[in-house]
Amino acid sequence: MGEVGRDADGGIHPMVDALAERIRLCRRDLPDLAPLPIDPELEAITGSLDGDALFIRNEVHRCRGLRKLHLETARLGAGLQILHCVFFPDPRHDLPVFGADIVAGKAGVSAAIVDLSPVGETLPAPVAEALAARPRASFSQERELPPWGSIFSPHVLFVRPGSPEEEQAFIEEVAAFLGVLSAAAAQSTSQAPEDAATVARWKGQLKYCKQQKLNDKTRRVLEKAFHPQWADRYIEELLFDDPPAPG
Ligand code: BLA
Repeated sequence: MGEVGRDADGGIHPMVDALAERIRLCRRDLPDLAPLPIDPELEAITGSLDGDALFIRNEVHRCRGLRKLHLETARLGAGLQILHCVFFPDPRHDLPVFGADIVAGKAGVSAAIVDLSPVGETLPAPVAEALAARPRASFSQERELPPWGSIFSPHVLFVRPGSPEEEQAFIEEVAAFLGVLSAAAAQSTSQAPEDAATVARWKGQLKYCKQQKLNDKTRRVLEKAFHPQWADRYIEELLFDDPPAPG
């Protein structure tokens, strides 16, 4: 099936769907997983742009050690389809931020990124060791990170998948990163809200959100599909809301 055929039904790109399903499966392995309430207005968002169907689906959960697990799938007009996923740690726990994003356009998937990102100088040692112990997957087209991407770890994978095999390989990488996170979350213990380490991790998470908000590409797409004020609220309140101060 050609790239146009893959998207002819106005649905979602198969890689977006397959990755979302895989993330949902991995999410089930997280310790003490529980759904978080979500405003029905944000859970399912629909609209249209130039006669093209728009929709966004959002899911939010929490688990031991992580305050907000957000998974979004979106179709934002003219064949643009997105999977956006960020799992934000509870700053009382020494855990990284999990982030994954794929952007598919008419010509296929242009960007696929996954990382466990530090909220301090470096990743927690068990996470860094588990990631370093894995063989590095190789892809035909590695992409250069933008300057705001200094928040990502040395293990970040940012590629344009060149074939269905590479799309599948990327999905396997995401599952491996989530396996590492799940093991770290299960082992992790909580520190006091006023502990200097907790406060430092909270500041690190604020910085992560601030840097992500420098990605103009996200804002531009949402502003075009909806309204500038709507886009601003969506980014500030759902995608990269500042973590609440600990305690
Ligand atoms: C790039 N993100 C993009 C692009 C678009 C979006 C259109 C350009 C595609 C390309 O460069 O090929 C759009 N992404 C969105 C929208 C949402 C989204 C609208 O998630 C949400 C509704 N972005 C993230 C997260 C990461 C991320 C969590 O939201 C990483 C963990 C990364 N997106 C990311 C990066 C780029 C990108 C690194 C490339 C930016 C560049 O090259 O300048």
